Amino acid sequence: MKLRIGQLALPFLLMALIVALLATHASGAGTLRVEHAWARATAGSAKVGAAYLTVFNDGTEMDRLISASSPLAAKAELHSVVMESGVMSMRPVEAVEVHPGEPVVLQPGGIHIMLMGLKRPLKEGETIPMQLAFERAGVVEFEVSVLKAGSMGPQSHGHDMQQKETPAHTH
Ligand SMILES: [Cu+2]
Repeated sequence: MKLRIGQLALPFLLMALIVALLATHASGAGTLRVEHAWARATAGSAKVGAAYLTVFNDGTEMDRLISASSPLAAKAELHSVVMESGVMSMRPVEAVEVHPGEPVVLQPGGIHIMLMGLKRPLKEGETIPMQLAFERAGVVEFEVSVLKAGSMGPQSHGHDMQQKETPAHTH
């Protein structure tokens, strides 16, 4: 009799473990992390801005960044920059894979978040709220530091950085 109970207990424990793992995946809290989020200040009339950041996957499985949003913009799109016959242009990106231990850097000249339909200008020195949505981890909220117009990021410290050609609407 005891033996039988032992035999029954194993599948039950396995099932409990699977349920626990699924529950962990569903919430996914804390596995995706956003750091160094920044945006460029925009001129008064500009309706478009760009935000840059680094995404870390602290989990064990690949996740996909599928969308972005901010209460300050009517719409936010994931964009990549592509060269086509010598001309730089931007393309909407459906999703960005974020693998464990391989931070994804969104930066000028590469993948970025395009803020469209700005409700007001982004002012240097302020921080604005933003959200990213991931397939597994769900929504991650964070603050974006607004740096001066044309900045190349928090690390540039005002040094003369090599001026990259960027499409006109990224400023
Ligand atoms: Cu863009």
